[in-house]
Amino acid sequence: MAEPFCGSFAVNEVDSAVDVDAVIVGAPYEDKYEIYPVGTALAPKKIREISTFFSGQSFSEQSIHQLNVLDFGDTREGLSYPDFQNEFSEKIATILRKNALPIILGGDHSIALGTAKGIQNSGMEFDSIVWIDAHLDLMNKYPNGNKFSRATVLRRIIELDNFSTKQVYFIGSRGHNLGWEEIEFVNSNKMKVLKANSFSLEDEIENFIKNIITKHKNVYVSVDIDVLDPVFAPGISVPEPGGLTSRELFSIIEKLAKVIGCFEIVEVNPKIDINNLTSMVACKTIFSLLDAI
Ligand SMILES: [Mn+2]
Repeated sequence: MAEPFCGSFAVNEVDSAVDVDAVIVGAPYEDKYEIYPVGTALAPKKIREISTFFSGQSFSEQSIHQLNVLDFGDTREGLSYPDFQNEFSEKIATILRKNALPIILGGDHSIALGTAKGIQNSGMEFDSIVWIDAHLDLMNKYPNGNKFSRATVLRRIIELDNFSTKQVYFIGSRGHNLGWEEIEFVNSNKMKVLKANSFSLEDEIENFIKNIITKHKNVYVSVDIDVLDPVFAPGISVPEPGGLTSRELFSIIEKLAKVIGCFEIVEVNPKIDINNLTSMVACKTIFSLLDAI
């Protein structure tokens, strides 16, 4: 493996590790639909490379350097979607069984079905999913009638036995690139949404986050980096103006940190990025998390 993520230790297995706080794991997988630009599979390598540009230290007393953080490498490249999910979900389940926090580097958002299966296979109790994303990813079939893609992935996750619509919290959702079908799905299932245009309303943000951290103990947080305004994250497949600032994202992650049991960051596309800004903001999101767990 190339250099591990900044401040972490490269390992080939985690079974023999003791007192692990968090484990970085890469998922260089992307779906192959023509409507999306190729390149998210390059992200785990690029994010690790860019991470070494940072010291990892902030004003916070705790940082990645005070924690035992391992880097478990990547899943193999070139796998079919079912084979990828099997290999990846096994890695996630292994990390969770060590009572460590997986920190996953996608890949496009379709990897999340593997994450969810890993949670299921681990036997650990997860009580909530927080989907931090410009989009809802709840299409039933998209694109072209396909059941499995980054646009349908959350719909597939909530069809799994361990998950349900009631557990899901959306943060940063916005139009105008949503399907009417997924909006109806959210409304008819009374799903909880903190829209991007609520980000001027401090009270609304506070109440939404407070609701999550008081009601839930073990949360799966999935960050699609396109939740940020494209100004802050230009290297993404489906840019959606009107998004969050970097600081707003870091602040949300810090507030949620204590209840996060599984964390992933997806959709960084180094191939269409500008000066690695999107990889940088992904690194800083991870550092923010580790400052606050
Ligand atoms: Mn997404």
